[in-house]
Amino acid sequence: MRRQISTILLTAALVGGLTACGGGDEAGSGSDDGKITLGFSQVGAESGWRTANTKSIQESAKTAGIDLKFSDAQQKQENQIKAIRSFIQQKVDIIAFSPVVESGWDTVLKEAKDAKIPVILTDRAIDSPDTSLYKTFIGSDFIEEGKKAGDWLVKEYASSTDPVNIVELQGTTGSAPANDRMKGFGDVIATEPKFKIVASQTGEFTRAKGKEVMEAFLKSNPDIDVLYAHNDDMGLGAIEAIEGAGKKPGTDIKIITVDAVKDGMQALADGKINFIVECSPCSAHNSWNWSKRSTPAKPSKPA
Ligand code: GZL
Repeated sequence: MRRQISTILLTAALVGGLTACGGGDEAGSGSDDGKITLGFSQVGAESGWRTANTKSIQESAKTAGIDLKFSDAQQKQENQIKAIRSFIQQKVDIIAFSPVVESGWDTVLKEAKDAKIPVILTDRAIDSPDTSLYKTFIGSDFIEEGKKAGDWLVKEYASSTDPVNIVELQGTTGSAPANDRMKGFGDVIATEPKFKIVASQTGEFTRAKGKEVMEAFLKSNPDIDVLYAHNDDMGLGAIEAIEGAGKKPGTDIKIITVDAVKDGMQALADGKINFIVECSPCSAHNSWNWSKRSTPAKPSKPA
């Protein structure tokens, strides 16, 4: 439901962006039946969150009577750049995209600007200093999401003075959610020396890669207390690896994830994930803590 609202907001922004920047006939030519044509370049289909996001965008565009040209980049920046260039050639009225990584967009966005086609960033931001390259950004505060994850961990281990060994499954390298969720979490746990990130590597936001990297973490780190995964899908893959190693996820190794997709919430209800930070452009600060499920932190050894 929330994702529907966010994409209806997107639709409103699209229409607003179009009229605000006079997207008249000198920009996109629109479709023959006078509908707004929107070129949308999606990151890919790497996670449950992304699949739901795509569904919302397609449904909301249909409801708004927008002619949607949709492209799936399979998590490759070069595919998104190609798609944006194709939308420019097709003279769409407006372009929207979720940038797979933060940098490397200035050239193609300047081409859209020169073609007088407004661009809207959705879900993920870019790091270009030239904010004239896009009309607006609709997305979540990923640093806040990482902070929420860290805040929960600090509370969960408040009564323990023992070292807490953490492994981190990062999202796609160079992406805004990976960079910012790492920063938000890292800044909070840096306040307490007992927390130590013993390994941190990208799991590319996918279940399969999350499982593969967690298997490697388990082999090289015998004493892992906590997994922080930048999304549910990597956390769910890691659960398979943890169980494969004969350990109990949520008990032997506490797990924090971000998103709150259906499968993640089921793992939370089953006690395999301890804390999930919800990720939705409309309510970036919600989080779910099946508190009666979380087992107390390890009792601290006498000083
Ligand atoms: C966050 C979004 C992230 C999700 C992942 O807004 O960009 O990308 O957290 C998805 O599940 O792959």
